[in-house]
Amino acid sequence: MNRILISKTPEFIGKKIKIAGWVNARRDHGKLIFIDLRDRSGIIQTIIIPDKEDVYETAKKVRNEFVIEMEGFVKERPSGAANEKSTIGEVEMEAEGIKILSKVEDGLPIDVSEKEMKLNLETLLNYRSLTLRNEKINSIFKVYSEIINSYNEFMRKEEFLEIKTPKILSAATEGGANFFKIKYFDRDAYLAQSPQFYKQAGVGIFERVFEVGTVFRAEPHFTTRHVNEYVSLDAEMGFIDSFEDIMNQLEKTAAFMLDSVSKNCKKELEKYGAEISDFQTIPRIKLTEALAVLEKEFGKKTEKIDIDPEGERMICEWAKKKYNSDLIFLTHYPSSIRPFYTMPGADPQYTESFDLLFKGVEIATGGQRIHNLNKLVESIKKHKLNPKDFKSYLDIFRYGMPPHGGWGLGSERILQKILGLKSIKEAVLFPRDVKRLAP
Ligand code: AMO
Repeated sequence: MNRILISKTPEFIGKKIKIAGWVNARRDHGKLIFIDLRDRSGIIQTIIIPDKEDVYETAKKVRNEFVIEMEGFVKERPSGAANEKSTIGEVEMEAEGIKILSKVEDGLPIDVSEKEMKLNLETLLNYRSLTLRNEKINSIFKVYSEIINSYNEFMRKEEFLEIKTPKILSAATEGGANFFKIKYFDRDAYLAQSPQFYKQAGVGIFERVFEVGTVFRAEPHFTTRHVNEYVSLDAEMGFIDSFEDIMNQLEKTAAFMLDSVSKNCKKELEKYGAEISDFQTIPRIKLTEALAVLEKEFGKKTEKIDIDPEGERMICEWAKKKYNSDLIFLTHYPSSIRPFYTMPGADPQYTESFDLLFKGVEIATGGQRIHNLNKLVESIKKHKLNPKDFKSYLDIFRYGMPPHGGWGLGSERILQKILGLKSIKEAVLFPRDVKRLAP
């Protein structure tokens, strides 16, 4: 007999089927044993009656999270039984056979059958291979899969070519201090902080490229928005008129992604009480204007022309009130706080670059790049770096490079914000932070 997925069981009322999965819960009511069986598609309640002696004896041995196979007849459940509080559906199965495929070795440290697991972050992450089995928790990663898939789908539709770039590099990409230096045979190398150099090289070859790839940041802080390894959704495109073109492209991309999640993850969003509002355009304001708003509306003064996490939360609150938008672009960041590759504006103190903020947090950075070799060398020097360290990057600009730009979009931050998760670490299967290298 072929295995049937639990989500398909309502199509088999009155018929005998085989199902397999994990024991979500076992309950004994008088002489009856109930086993809630869980597979990748859902949970079904099964009933084992004492008349079937051998089945009954096996059922008595079964514990939570055992992996079992069951055969039996599908029956409709009494109406009203499948209420909102229950994770079990409209049918149940009366068991005719049980086979134990795998046991739990040392008892369970955590009960994953609860609808709402109230665990602190440490416990949630320490027992990851178990806690991820909880339906509400693993639905996070169904939304994540939709985020990745919709990004990929839309970028292809827009004629970007998918590429994969190296993650072991000879020079740190983004500058600053948050890179990992590694031993590479007899020399030093760096783990990629972003695919920046190689996606730009991609423009010189394919015009439009995108990448979904893991990057590394030696972020020494414990925050709710940083991890040390994350998946960046990158894009880079040639033949742009200005960085407005990049924002237009990202705007369309974000709209498509959020719409896909909203359409295809209804059940998952519901579990988190998450709502996605659709939009056509995203408001755009200069960083300096945003800082003026912060001072006027929130009494928040900043010394440098830069915005901190608190400021980002506030400006998003303001954008929600003023434009009814969960997203806002802040533009024209000062050259001094942007990487050397960023295109300066007409006033060279500022750059043709932006950040995209979503529900209080920066989710993307992007902009136009310098595509003239000499200007790039000048900019490297201005940023107190040595052009010699960037030889192969500079080669990209020796042989004809169109005006271009792109973005890096943090996939886990979008997920975190869509579902309203307190920490980004909940949005990563097996997160890495300063203290955490395992599981
Ligand atoms: P930036 O350094 O701003 O820009 O990173 C882009 C986006 O990546 C996400 N992000 C992170 N997510 C989780 N943990 C971290 N430690 C972390 N650091 C960054 C954020 C951020 O907006 N090369 C440029 C992009 C470009 O201009 O194309 C870059 O990497 O969502």
